[in-house]
Amino acid sequence: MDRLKIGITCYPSLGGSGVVATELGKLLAEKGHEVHFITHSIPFRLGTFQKNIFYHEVEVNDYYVFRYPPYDLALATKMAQVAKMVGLDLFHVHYAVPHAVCAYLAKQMLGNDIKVVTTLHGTDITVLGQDESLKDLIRLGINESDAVTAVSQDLIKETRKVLDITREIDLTYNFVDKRVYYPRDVTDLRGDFAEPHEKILMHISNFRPVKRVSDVVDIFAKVSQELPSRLLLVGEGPELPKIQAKICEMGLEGKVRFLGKQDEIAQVISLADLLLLPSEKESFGLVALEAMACGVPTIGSEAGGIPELIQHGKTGFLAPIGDTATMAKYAVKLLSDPLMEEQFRAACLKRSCNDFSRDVITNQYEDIYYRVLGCK
Ligand code: GMT
Repeated sequence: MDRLKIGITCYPSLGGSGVVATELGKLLAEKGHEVHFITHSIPFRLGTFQKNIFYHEVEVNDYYVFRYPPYDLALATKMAQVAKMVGLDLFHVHYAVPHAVCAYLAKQMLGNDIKVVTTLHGTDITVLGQDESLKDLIRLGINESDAVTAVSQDLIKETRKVLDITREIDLTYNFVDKRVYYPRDVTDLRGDFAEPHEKILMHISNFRPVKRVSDVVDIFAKVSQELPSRLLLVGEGPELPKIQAKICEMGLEGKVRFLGKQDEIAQVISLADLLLLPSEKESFGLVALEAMACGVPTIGSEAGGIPELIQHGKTGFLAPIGDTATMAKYAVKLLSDPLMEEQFRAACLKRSCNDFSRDVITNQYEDIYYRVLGCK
């Protein structure tokens, strides 16, 4: 029973949850498990052909009777088909809606004892969970899972509060792979973005309102009055045009660069002296962990799970949501003190290795799988 057959479903082209699901699948495959991704497209971090990893594409038939092509039903059917074909032991789905609900449907179709593990990533609870039209469905997906995990204590608390959930929820923090995330030597590249005496501040996100990118610009405007510095904005999303306009209005266009979407995140983050993450909501903040593993501290808001990741005064600083003045003050304090910068950098490397390593978290997930299968 040691070698498991695991079906993973996630949003393959979206943000942190897709990254975590894909990286976890790759690590499980490395450990000898057979991993089957069941998604609508190849997960963007999957990379090249790898032993023990399989991909099953969900196709939606667009029959004329359907006003909207029923993706969720197609996914549930595909999950059941794959489970039957290869003899899956369990589904591990990331996001309660629709994935946990699809897993429940697939289980009904199979009529067997396949297990379902659901990982909650945040917006399924903090945004969708607030929607009265979705609440009961999300609750069903969670309650019908054999195990439920969440990526922070705060998310567990929110899930209980928003959805009135009483069942056990395991805490499984996000993780980084040290073979990928480590301080890269970017000396040559850095010269393209800043003068040697200038500091580089960075923000990476999907530019959704919840990320408060406008606060990033306000923080940077204040910092750049005190210190020679540059701002690099990485990613794309709905707020981008508004942010571009704001930067022009504030006369900051000479100091800010937009890098668009980037794949080699470790390389990009290594350019930075400081990451800014002033989000309104953030169940974990994977990008701050990726920065930490590259030796880059973060100044973040006190939202959601960010305080569980960033240790105030050690690996970064925290301030209330929207308090850009305090965030700027901390940025100036840190970036104008070389000794403090060195201490923060060392603390970041240590914490990412000790508390959020791939081995620790992958083992936790494995233990959960064996537990639901009755092997431990
Ligand atoms: O950051 C986002 O908005 C994307 C979202 C996603 O769907 O991937 O991220 C969520 O899951 C990540 C992985 O667990 C967490 O690190 C992010 O904090 C969480 N985002 C929010 O809670 C807003």
